[in-house]
Amino acid sequence: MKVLEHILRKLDEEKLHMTLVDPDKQDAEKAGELAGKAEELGTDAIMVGGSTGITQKKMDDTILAMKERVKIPVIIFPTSASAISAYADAIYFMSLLNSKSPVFLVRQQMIAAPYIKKMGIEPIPMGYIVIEPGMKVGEIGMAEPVPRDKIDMAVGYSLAAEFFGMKLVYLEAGSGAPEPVSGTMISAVKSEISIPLIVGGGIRNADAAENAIRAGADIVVTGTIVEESEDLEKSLGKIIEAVKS
Ligand code: 1GP
Repeated sequence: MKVLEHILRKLDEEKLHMTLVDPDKQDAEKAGELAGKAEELGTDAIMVGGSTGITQKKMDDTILAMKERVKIPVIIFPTSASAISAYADAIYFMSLLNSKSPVFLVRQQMIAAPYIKKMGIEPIPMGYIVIEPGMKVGEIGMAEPVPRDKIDMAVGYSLAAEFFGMKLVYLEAGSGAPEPVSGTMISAVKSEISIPLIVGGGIRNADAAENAIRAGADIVVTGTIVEESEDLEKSLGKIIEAVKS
């Protein structure tokens, strides 16, 4: 079964959690261990990506180490066309909808598309919207981050993603954001779109994950907490429990 189909079928039954691992933050062996532990704790997929320092080799080694340990899908969460690994199960084929630069809207995608086809990786079309503060990805992606109180703007971008035919919408506050996307924004977007809504950035505990789910997120992504936590059962485990409860 294809990865998108698998995600959509699972969403019919429950909310999902995805674990983001940055290949630049640890060696491949450790990344593989993290993915294995996250799977044990009930995460539904591993996303692999980061804003800086990603090479083809790091991507390949990290994904290979993960694939040795986990059965859940391993999905590339790309920053550019330069580090796409043939070993992944799928790639979020995403456009940063509120970037000021065509590079992140469609040019990197133009460069990557033929490679993705040749490698036979499943592309999952996704609208990616950076919300304030946006953090590093906002800077690198030359985003005009949606202000936290401009709810209509977030709704407009999300609906535009759906009308373009994208299969998922991702509201991103940025990795390590001091505050996650607000519940008000999540519920406004959710009530207008009919494709699944992913929310990430700054979700560090079970309460924040529960808030996002209650507001209407279908998929919650956490990254920083996985890299920083010394007790994944207490941190990530509780977050996944909150998503699933
Ligand atoms: C970043 O949304 C993800 O792209 C995860 O953010 O690292 O803050 O969990 P955190």
